[in-house]
Amino acid sequence: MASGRLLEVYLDLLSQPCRAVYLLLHACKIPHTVRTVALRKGDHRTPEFTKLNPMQKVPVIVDNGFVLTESDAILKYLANKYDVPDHWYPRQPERRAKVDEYTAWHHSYTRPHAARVFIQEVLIPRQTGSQVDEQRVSRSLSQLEETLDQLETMFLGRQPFLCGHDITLADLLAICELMQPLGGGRDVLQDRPQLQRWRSRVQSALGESFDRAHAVLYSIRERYKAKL
Ligand SMILES: N[C@@H](CCC(=O)N[C@@H](CS)C(=O)NCC(=O)O)C(=O)O
Repeated sequence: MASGRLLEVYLDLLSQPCRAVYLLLHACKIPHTVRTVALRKGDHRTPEFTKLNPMQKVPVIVDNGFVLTESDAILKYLANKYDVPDHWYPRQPERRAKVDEYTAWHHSYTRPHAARVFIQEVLIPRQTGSQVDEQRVSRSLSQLEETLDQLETMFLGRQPFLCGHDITLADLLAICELMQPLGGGRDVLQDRPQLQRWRSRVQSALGESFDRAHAVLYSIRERYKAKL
């Protein structure tokens, strides 16, 4: 690893892509400084942050002056730049291509479909004071079910992790999205033993940092439960 580097990571742990980046940094012990961008306070709309990312979204990294947005690009950059164990983003072309295959698919399926459930059950009611729109949630849940079917058949299959026998960046992006609806007390893997076993494997591979990354989400879940 290059010495004397300063890697700054702009994140909010309530954000799924931010947690994926956080988990890789911790799993690989990559030295970094966290700059918290509190989305609920609008920190991402300040002029300083907008200069870094005109899209006003987290995560963003600044690695010795090099600015990068998009969790997918950030995770791959970190894996390439820092000497991380090969299994995260294998150098062997076919194995790497399988990770790229998932990450390309992820942004049109797992991410929007799981995030929508959280947005409708937690964010919108919190921001507007309105009731949960059960019909919309039910439509989002059926779309998510199709995505979960595909996750099981196209990716997980009989292997322990999404892209093979070891954990990769793909598992990080996926797990963080599939945890998000827990904020509203909903375990989207409840009736999916195959994906539950995968979740447990990912969790044990990551150790304590898994729960640390999800602490904010767990506290939202507790507040949600208390209101019931
Ligand atoms: N494709 C981006 C998505 C980033 C993103 O949507 N971040 C959200 C938090 S999960 C955000 O910053 N939202 C603030 C906003 O849109 O106002 C990535 O994977 O990094």
